[in-house]
Amino acid sequence: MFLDQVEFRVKGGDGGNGVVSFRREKYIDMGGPDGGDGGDGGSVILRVDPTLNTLSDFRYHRHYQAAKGIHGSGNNKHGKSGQDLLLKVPPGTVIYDTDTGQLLADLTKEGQEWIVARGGKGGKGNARFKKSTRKAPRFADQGEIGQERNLTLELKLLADVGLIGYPNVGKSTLISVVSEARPKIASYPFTTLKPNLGVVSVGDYRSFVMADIPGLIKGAHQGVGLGDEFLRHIERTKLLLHVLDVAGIEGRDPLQDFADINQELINYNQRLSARPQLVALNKTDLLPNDQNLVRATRGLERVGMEVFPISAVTGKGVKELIARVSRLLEEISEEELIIAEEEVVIKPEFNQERGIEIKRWSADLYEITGSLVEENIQKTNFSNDDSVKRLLRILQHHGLNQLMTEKGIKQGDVVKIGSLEFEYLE
Ligand SMILES: Nc1nc2c(ncn2[C@@H]2O[C@H](COP(=O)(O)OP(=O)(O)OP(=O)(O)O)[C@@H](O)[C@H]2O)c(=O)[nH]1
Ligand SMILES: [Mg+2]
Repeated sequence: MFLDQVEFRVKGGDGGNGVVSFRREKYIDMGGPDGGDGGDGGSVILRVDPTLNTLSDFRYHRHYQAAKGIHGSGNNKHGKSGQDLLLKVPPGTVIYDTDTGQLLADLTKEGQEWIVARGGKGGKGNARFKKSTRKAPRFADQGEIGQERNLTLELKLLADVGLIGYPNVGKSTLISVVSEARPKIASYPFTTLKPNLGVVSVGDYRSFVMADIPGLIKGAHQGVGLGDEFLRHIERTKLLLHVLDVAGIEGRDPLQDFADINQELINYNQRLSARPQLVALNKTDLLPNDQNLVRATRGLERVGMEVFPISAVTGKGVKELIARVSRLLEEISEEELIIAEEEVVIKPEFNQERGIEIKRWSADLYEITGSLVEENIQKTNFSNDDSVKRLLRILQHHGLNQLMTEKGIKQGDVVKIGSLEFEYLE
């Protein structure tokens, strides 16, 4: 209920191939190389559009592909690049690589973009390979294959109000009486194991979203209780509603609970602790007299808290509390929200280390792989000797020979690179 989630596949456009071509002119027997480059493939890009609030546009599409680059042609004509494919997502969209589970980005700001599948680079035409020692290169690069991956997008539904408080104080009971949410309620701690969301209607078509954030206890930021996992959910709330058991039925002191939970917020994130907070003193129906209530109210008011005595079970005081929450939400400026939005997690992902790796498949069968190899294999036309020689030259330049020696590859062993298999000769 907390999440809107979709999965789909994206692919960047393949780069266009470079071309092998030579100038032909009247009376000139053999002109110079004039093969143009292939165009780059387009990328698939996600961009934040604040007018969206669900991921439902993605529900019915399983595959998105950006345009390919056009192949180069003779007369030094370069192929056109493929267009990027721009997909709009609502703020609060978190992107994961489905296959590795890796968090790629957390998009929150208007206009923020993230490339989810890079287009392949166009291959160079043979005109680029001309040198004083090589007047007539008979090879060109092929375009790189566009990146392809499965994505999972998650949208965290934004809650306006986060319900916090020790286990068993009545958070779930409260959300169940003010909204349609029906979380489990029981008289033992840690009944609720995951945050629940409820929409609270306040008449006149107005409503706000409340989240029941369970599991907070002293030490939560160090992983005690359910840990701090759910604190992430309240980073985007505007207001915290702190529920205390004023009857202290488990012998706990509500003022101490209040202090402990706030200390956890500070430990987790200083800014979170500065979020506006109201206090609900719950279970007033169990109070034999006013003593606890007066003491707690005084203690809290002394630290500047606005306090509401309620009973989630009988409903006493709940209406007043909700009315106040609703009014306060309207007063909280948008600036407060921007604070929450600063927390953007973006992990660099495309700058993997370049490299060559040698895998041993059997006693005399090896494969040369690694990012540098993959990248250049894509550019290589294996049916063209010159193109293959160029590949080997590049790899040798990056220390292939030494690596092969280190790995103990010997005369007669079979070595694979891409679709090529050859016998190793020292
Ligand atoms: N008498 C009385 N009991 C209440 C009140 N509010 C909640 N309770 C009881 O307190 C117990 C715990 O309530 P929950 O709503 O499950 O508490 P919680 O804060 O969600 O607890 P966790 O999910 O374990 O964190 C239940 O037995 C409720 O019936 C109240 O206002 N008065
Ligand atoms: Mg609960």
